[in-house]
Amino acid sequence: MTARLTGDETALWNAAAGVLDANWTGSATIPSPGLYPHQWSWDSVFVGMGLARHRRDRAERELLSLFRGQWADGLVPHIVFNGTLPRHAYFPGPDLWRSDKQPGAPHDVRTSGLTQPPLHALAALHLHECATPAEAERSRDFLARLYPALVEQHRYLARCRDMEDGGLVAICHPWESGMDNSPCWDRPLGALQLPPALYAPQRIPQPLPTGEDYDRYVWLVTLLREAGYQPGYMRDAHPFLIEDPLVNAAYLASTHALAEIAEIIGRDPVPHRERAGHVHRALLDRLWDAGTGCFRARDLRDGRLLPFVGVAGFVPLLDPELPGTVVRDLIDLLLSSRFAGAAGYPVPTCDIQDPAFERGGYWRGPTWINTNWLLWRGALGHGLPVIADLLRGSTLRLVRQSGFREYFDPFDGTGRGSHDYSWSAALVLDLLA
Ligand code: 2M8
Repeated sequence: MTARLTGDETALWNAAAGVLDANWTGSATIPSPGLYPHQWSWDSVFVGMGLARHRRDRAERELLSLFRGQWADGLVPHIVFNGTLPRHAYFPGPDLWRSDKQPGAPHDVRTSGLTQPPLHALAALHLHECATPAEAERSRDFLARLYPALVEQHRYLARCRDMEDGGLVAICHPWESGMDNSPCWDRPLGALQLPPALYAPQRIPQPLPTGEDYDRYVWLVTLLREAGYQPGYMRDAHPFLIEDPLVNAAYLASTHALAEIAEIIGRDPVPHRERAGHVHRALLDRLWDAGTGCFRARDLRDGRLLPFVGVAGFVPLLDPELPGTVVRDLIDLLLSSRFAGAAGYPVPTCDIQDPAFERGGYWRGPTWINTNWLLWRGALGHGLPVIADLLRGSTLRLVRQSGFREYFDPFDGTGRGSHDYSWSAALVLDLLA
């Protein structure tokens, strides 16, 4: 903890650290008690960002625990299952994915077969940047230990997910975006031809997504699983294939981080720098929409940009080389009545004026701490302290008012979803530090 915190900040810090301590299993942090009992990929990234300020030993173990689940082709799965829990602890559990039947999946742990936004190298670098001089050597050793796995992860993304060799990576399931039921996916999900009877149970206690959404999610997994999660199948036949701005901004930020890590441990940063340049150009060429002044997702099945404008479209602010005109357009839209301008507690996940906006609807409107944190970092990176302070201040107000909830009403700050949600607590530690 830093010494310069006020009394109120110290109380918030202790509460946040308490949530992370309670959700620690001994090798990783569950996203929340009850609802999410396994290890999730980007949750562990955000938890690591906070643990870097609180317990760096646990931040290291968190990342190592996640990479235990890495497949031979480099895929870092979005869930690493805790094998000691009963089958019904979470749906869908390991039986849907059947990673044990995949030759490239690890033998000693069961996992999903999808990814999540690849912020892992950024988390590893952040951990190093938070090290005290006394911790520096150990921190470099940790980077050297994780580096080969991070390189494999990025190789997987470039080799298996850059479907058109254009520089960006594609997702093949809404779960890979981290924003399960974003209105962005309504059109591609609505176009799926589902078999007549499906089997996904209605999930309780989340109000959303619905059972019908789950039918579509499960159906997409079934298709991928039957195809052995092969990139050739994804590219040629899978019905959901999308280049998403948040995922690609995460990929770009981590590619830059990988170059920095390579330098720190005496490896060659040049291939990572070259790749970062390629991703930067592709983000602008393929996903920037000057008409709306925002980045939008591209559906590779018809080659068109999807009509939806949401918080994911601002996350390319993480790109340090974004042209000034693009940054200005993004900030104008962010501050407009469609986003921060009309929300007491920005930033809503969905354009408030979009008919699909739902103030309590999970990824269809509420404010989330992790997206605010990503935009805060992006604003800092572009030398926009007023925007950064706005994001930091409103995020801290949310948790002061409603606790470390999963997501929040963007108008009145009411907390929703699970309580004691790990990434809400972890990112508050980083905001306070
Ligand atoms: C949510 O996703 C899972 C599926 O992976 C679910 O709905 O059960 C999302 O909010 C996702 O971003 C998050 O990583 C996960 C665990 O917190 O929950």
